[in-house]
Amino acid sequence: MRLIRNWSNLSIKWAFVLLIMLVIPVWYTCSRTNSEAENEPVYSYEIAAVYPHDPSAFTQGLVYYNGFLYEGTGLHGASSLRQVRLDDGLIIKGLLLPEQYFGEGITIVDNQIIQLTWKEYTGFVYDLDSFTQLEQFTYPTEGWGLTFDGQYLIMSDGTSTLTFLDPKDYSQVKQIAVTSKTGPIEHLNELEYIDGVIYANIWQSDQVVLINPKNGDVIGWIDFSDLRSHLNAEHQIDVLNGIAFNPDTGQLLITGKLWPSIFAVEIGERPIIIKSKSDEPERS
Ligand SMILES: [Ca+2]
Repeated sequence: MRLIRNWSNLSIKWAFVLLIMLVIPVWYTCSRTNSEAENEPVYSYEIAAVYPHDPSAFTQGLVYYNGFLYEGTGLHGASSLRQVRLDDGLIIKGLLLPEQYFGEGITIVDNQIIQLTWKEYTGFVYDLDSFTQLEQFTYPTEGWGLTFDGQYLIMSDGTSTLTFLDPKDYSQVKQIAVTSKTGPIEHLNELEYIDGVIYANIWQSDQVVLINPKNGDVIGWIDFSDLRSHLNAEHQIDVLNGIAFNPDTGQLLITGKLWPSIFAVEIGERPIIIKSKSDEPERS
């Protein structure tokens, strides 16, 4: 009996040691995964200036270029393209889209403005100076946000996919799936390419996601929900939508649909991705 009991005690001790050996790595793996998920950096920001914004502008595209703001707005019958003076919000020049088009993202390439439409699968190309329409093109998805990386147009369509287009003929060059450590990021909307990083605001949230254009990996976040407390809106506003970049100040310009203000914000230690020749996508 004594021998058997000793054996039994020994077995319990070894079972305990084995259990610890098994549990510790599992616990470590879990805790490491959790901490990695939390490790996508959240960038802080400071408001540097607040500018007036047309509170009737249903903002869908925002670009800052050569000292002026360019804005595309949406809604059927109210969609427009505007050149705006940042300091006082004065609309210097503008055009209305035909009623059947719902305007979406805009960007500027070689002195031309390109504007997407939502479910009309049509992009318009205008002369930057005169706003004369030069041509139009089609694409197979919904049109949401648009930006330019210096080589390709990058467009969002409301999903987690970003599509790169050749600005010469608007043909598709490649697509990337935007993915964080917690999974795909859906509802990518207005875009801005800044120093090798794609900034995208996410529809119906105040979050901006920072994306590596090489592979779609999320490399950071900015939470702009605090901007709402500075809005002093006298009527109902809609979602945050609108990211532009002023290269002269290094500040981002952030607004939303029907927001009465545009915020110039400085991001703490903004990430930079250097683009190399080997990053260029091969055409399929
Ligand atoms: Ca933009």
